Amino acid sequence: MVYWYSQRTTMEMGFNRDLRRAADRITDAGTVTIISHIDADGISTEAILAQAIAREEIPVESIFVRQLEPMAMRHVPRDDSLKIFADLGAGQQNLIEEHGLSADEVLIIDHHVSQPCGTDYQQVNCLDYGITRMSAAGVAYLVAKMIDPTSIDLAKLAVIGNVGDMMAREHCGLVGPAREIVQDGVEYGNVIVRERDLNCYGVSTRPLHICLGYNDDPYIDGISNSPNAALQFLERLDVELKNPQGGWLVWEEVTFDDKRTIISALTQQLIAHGREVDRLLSETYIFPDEPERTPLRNASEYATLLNACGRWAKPKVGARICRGERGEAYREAGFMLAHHRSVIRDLLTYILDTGVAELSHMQYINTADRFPDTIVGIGAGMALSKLDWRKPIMVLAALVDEPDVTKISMRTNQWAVARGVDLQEALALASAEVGGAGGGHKIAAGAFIPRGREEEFVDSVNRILERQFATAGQDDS
Ligand SMILES: [Mn+2]
Repeated sequence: MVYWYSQRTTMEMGFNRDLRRAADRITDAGTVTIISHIDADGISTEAILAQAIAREEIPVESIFVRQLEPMAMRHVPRDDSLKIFADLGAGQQNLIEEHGLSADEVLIIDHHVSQPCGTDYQQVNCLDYGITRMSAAGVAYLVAKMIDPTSIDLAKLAVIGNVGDMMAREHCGLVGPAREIVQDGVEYGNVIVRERDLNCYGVSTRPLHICLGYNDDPYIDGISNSPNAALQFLERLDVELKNPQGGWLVWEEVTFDDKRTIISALTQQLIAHGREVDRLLSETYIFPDEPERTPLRNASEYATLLNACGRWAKPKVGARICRGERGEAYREAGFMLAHHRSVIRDLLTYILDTGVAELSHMQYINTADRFPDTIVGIGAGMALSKLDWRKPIMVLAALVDEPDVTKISMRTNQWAVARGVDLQEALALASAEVGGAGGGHKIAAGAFIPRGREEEFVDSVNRILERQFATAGQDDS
C-alpha cells in the first residue's frame, strides 16, 4: 500500500513536471504551429491548445492531418515557429526527425505509444505515467491549465475529446485524471454529470425507441437492432413517449419517474435473457450551455459531429464549432453529420448483404474502394453486433491516393477484451511481419499493410487472436 502510494506520487510528480515544462515551452514561443489529427480528439485538442495559446497573445496556426506520414509532413512549415504535434507524433518521431525538425522546435502532446528516436523531442504523454484512460485532449487541457489556471472553461472540450476517443467506454464513464477534468467543467458550469444515466447513444437527439433500437452496448434481446420492437416494448410501459404537441421525446426530456420505470424494465429484460446488467447505466456528460435536442448537447454526440467534420475533410469546421462559432459553421457540420450517417448506413448494408469471411477467431470483409477508408472502421463496429459478435471483425479497404497500401480497420467489444483480446497488439505484431505498421487500442485498432500481403496478414491476425483468447482462458482458472 505504501509502495503503491509512493509510486503514484512519483508518477504524478513526473507528469506534472512534463506538463509544466510544456506550458513553459509554449509561453516562451514567438509563434506556434499546431499539427493535429482529424478525429474528435484531435479537433478538440487543437481547439484547446489554440485558444490557450491565443489567450497568451501568441500567434498560432493549425494544420490537420489524417495521419502523420511522409505526404502529410510536407504541410508542416519550415519556419521558426514552435511545432506542436498533438494527438499524434509520439509514434512518428523518426518521421519528424527525417523531416529535419530539431528538438528545439518541436513539442509533442500525445497519448499514443512512443517510438524510440535519436532526437530527444520534448514530449508530454500521459501513457508514460501509466494513465491509459486519457486522450490527447485531456493532456492538452492540463497543459492549458498550467498556462493559465483560470482556463477551466476548456475542460468541456477535453471531455468531448476523451469521450470521442472511447475513454469512457470500458468503465461506463471517465476515470482517474480524465474524471478530474470533468470536475473542472462542472465547477465552471458548462458540464453537467449524470452519474447513473442510460448508456445509449443519442440521448439528446433521438426518439427513445430509435435510441434504444440502435444501441448494442449492452445488447438487449428483443430491443437492440430493432427500433420497432423497442417502441412496442416502451408502449407496454406506462410512460410518456411524446410531448403535448405529439413529437417524440428524447431521453433527456423523459421525466425522472418514467426514466426509472424504463431502466427497471430494461434491467428485467436483460436478466430474463441471462445477460449482465452492468453496462446498462453509464455516466454521461451534458452541456447546459448548448441548445437542447442538438448534437452539441452531450459529449458523445458532440464528438460524432466533430468526427463527421474530420472524416469528410472539414476538420476546421469542427475546430470553429469548438471555438463557439455557430451559424454557418454549425450548418455545414450538420450537413456533414447527415452525410456521414447515410454513408455509414450504406456501408453497414453492404457488409451485411455481402457477408463476411469467417475464420476460427475473427471475421473479415474487403470493401476495396467502395467506401472512404476514413469510415470503414465505424461501419465495422456497427456491423459487429449484427454478425457473430464473439469474433472480432476486420475490414480491409483500398486507399485511393496510395494504391500500394491496404488499410486495415478492426473492431471488437468488451466481451472479447475481457477475455484477453487486444487488437492493438494483434495488428502491431501482424503488420510488422508483412512490412506494415499498426496500432490503436484493445477494442479498436488499425493498420496499413503492403498490397498483396492481405492473405498472410489475415491468417497471422487470426493466429494471434487464438493465442490471446487461449492465454486469458488460462488466467481465469
Ligand atoms: Mn486521440
